[in-house]
Amino acid sequence: SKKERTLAMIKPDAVNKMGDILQMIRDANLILTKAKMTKLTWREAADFYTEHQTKSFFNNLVQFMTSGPVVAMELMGDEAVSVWRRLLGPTDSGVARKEAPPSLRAQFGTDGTRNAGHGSDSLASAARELEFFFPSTAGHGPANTANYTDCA
Ligand code: YYY
Ligand code: MG
Repeated sequence: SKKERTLAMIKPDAVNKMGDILQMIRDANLILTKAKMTKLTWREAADFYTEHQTKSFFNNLVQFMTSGPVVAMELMGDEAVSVWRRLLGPTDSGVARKEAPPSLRAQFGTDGTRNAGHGSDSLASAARELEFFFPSTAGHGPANTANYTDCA
């Protein structure tokens, strides 16, 4: 199995469940290597979800994503991309509640839009989405020199 990094996000409806979600991350043997709480602007949320800009649900999605703060996290571990997607469960929280074991979206989401969390769907998406929240070329603030290779 190969070590991967993925971008996980706690959406506005589940930020107050961060403790439970961190426990799920620990139990899945994923390591939290970066975290940032931020309130996305409309433009930022639309840019993050640009692949969905022509979809009928796009405006509702961006409205929800800008309705409160989110917590973006870099998770590291064996097959982190698929492991985190499995913890999230199906996109629609209503569908997620029909499945076992209880996923993050089953426990903390409401419906097909208010669904508690996001996870990159591929290594390519992870690279783009990690750069979105944790830019490697940031001109301001402390340089990101953290190295987690010894953590696991
Ligand atoms: O990757 P994932 O989040 O599971 O689903 P996507 O198909 O990429 O959709 C992104 C996001 O859009 C989803 O988490 C909720 C929202 N959405 C929606 O509001 N209505 C839909 N019918 C489909 C998706
Ligand atoms: Mg997606």
